Amino acid sequence: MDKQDLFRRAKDAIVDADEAKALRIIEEAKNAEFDLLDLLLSGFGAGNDEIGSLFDRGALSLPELIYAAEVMKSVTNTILNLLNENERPVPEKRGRILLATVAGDVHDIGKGIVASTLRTAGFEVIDLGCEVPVETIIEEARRYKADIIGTSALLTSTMTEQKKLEKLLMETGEKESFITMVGGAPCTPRWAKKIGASGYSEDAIEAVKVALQLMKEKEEQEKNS
Ligand code: B1M
Repeated sequence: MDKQDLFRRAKDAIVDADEAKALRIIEEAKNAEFDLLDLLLSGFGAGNDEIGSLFDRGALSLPELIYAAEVMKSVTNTILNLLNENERPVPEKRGRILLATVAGDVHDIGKGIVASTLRTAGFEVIDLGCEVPVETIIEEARRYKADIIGTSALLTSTMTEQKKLEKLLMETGEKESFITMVGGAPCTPRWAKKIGASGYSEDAIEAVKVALQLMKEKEEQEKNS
């Protein structure tokens, strides 16, 4: 199977909003034992980026963007379900992480992928969904005794919610009680540092590495205190 050809066809399926074609490509890749996460992030993901820039340039209308995004969502769910089917039980839980897309933001495709890679790595993930106010995020983090609060923001206008979360944690005296992680396309390591978040990751694979590292640091701190 030619990887470049497969990725090109996956990209086209998203740009054309052709769900049947996308599902056939997944089936084909599965039968060829191809890395489905790679197909999702680099193949279908490239289609998602393309529709984003077409929309940005005014070459795609909002209903067309919504339609293509629904195909991407279906593709994401199909691949994540297939990956979870093959998930091997992890002997010990690595920590509990609460995930949410911030208030005013409906983008949840990337967060869903992050949730899945974290689960596969052995984290217990509580996914609060999208458009979640910071007050609710903190209440739920307390209720579940989360180790990590992870927020996703895809709009430059909603990134400020991540800052609001850090501020509220400082005000309630809970900044030291939770590790915080931020992600989403407009976020950067510089943004994470500026707002005082504990960690940042660019993608779902890196999110696992960062979460494991932050948990290790937390355990070491607890041992030394
Ligand atoms: Co919207 N949208 N959208 N959109 N949309 C963007 C983000 C945009 C860049 C498109 C563009 O104009 N080029 C633009 C934002 C501009 C900006 O603010 N700078 C935009 C806009 C403007 C809008 C609307 C305002 C459009 C309108 O109504 N006029 C509107 C906003 C609605 C709202 O939220 N209130 C809107 C709506 C939508 C849809 C509903 C149609 C749909 C979302 C469907 C859904 O998610 N259920 C949609 C989509 C699909 C996109 C694009 C095309 C793709 C986003 C995506 O799913 N990417 C996007 C353009 C783009 O990004 N290329 C765009 C794929 C996903 C796998 O990547 O989410 O980045 P991503 O997640 C990655 C990493 O970021 C990281 O790991 C993930 C996997 O590797 N990551 C984390 C994410 N969260 C993390 C958390 C972590 C760690 C890593 O730790 C906690």
